[in-house]
Amino acid sequence: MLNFLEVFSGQHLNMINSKHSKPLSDVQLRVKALESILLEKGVVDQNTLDTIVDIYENRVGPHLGAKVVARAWTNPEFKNRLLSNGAATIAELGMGSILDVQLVVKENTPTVHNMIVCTLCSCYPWSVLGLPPNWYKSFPYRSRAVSDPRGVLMDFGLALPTDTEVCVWDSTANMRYMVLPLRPEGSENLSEDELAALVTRNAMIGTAVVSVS
Ligand SMILES: [Co+2]
Repeated sequence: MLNFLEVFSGQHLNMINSKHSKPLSDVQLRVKALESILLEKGVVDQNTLDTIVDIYENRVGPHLGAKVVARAWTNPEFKNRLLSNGAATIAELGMGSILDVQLVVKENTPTVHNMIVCTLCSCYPWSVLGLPPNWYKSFPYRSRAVSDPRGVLMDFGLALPTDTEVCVWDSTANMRYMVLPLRPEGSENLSEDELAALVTRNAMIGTAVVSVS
């Protein structure tokens, strides 16, 4: 078992690096060190860690959030419950967080556009969107989403009408947000599955809108 000091002294760098062609980044090294010490102290076990990584890398992703959105578009009663109690309502669809966090769903309307950010770090609605994209974690997004949300949206190619109000929601460790996008025009005859296929990750972050392509 590696220990913290050995990792940082570099003695095991080649070993932990054997599967990689380039040196581990500073963050990767710190994660490795943290993982080693948690395993060694018996705080977590390897199977649990592997399960968590598998869930968030392979099983959970924006396809789950898209199902939630399509259900809300087609079932007003579900939508009302979703907007008043996000976490409990997505749990009805067999989704949910392994962490005890609140999930608040913000509905876009013809006059209000919502977008989410974590100004401090990278808090994100993992249970419905999976792992956050790198840009979401980047300093420019985290700072400009608040100071210049319309500029950020323009960078994503989204020009909203000037009279649309833009609301930015700052996530925390305990409170995560997801955007319920506007159902696009021309989607009236689509099935719930067909609607879900239109919904993108960025639309649920609020850096895109949904359209019928
Ligand atoms: Co955060």
